[in-house]
Amino acid sequence: MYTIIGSPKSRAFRVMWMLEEAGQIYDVVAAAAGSEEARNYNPSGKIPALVVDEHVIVDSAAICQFIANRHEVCTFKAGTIERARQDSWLHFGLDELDSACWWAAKHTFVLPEKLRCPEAIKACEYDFSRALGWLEERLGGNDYVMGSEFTVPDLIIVHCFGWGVGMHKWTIPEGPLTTYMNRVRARPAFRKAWAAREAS
Ligand SMILES: N[C@@H](CCC(=O)N[C@@H](CS)C(=O)NCC(=O)O)C(=O)O
Repeated sequence: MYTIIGSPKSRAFRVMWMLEEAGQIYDVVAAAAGSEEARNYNPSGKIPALVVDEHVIVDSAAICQFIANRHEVCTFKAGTIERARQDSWLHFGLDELDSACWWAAKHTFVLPEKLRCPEAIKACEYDFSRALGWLEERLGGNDYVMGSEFTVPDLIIVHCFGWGVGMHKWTIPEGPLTTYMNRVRARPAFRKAWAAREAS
C-alpha cells in the first residue's frame, strides 16, 4: 500500500499515474506545497512524497523510477545500455522541460513578488520550445522515447507538456509531438489517474 503526499494538481500527479501503470492501489493525502502537513514528510515542504512501508521518498522522478523498478514496469533493467539511454531521457525531461516549466512558475507565483521577472518567463518559453525541437528530432518515427516501450521518461515528458500548456499557455506544435502526446495520454493508467485528479 502506498500513500502519496501532495495535491493531485501538482507533480504528485506523476506518482498517481505511475502507480496506475504499476496496477497498485494508493491513498492520496492532498497536502499543499509548503504546508505544515507537507513539511511533516519533507523539511522543504516540497511535494510529492511517497510513504511506503513507513519510509518516505521524495522527488517525483525518483519516486516514479522506484515504483517502476519495484514492479518491473515502464523501465529497462539497471546496468543495461537501454537503461542508460532511458535515464538520459529522464534527465532530458527534467533538465529541459521540467526546469523551464518550474522556473516560469517561480517567476509567475512562487518567488516573492519583488524577485519575479517577466523576462525570465520568456526565456523559459524559449528553452521549452527549443527542447521540443530536439525531442521531435530524436523521437523520429518512434512511439515512445525508448522506441516501442513506454518508460518513465515518457511519463515525465508528457506531464511537462500538460504543465507548459495548462499553466503557461505554451504550445506544442501540431504534428509528431502532439501525436506522441495523444498516444501517451490514451494510456488507461493516465486516464484513470486524470479522472482521480479531476475528481479531487
Ligand atoms: N524535483 C521535485 C520538485 C518538487 C517541487 O518543487 N514541488 C512543488 C509543487 S509541484 C513544490 O512543492 N513547490 C513548493 C516550493 O518550492 O516551495 C519533484 O519533482 O518532486
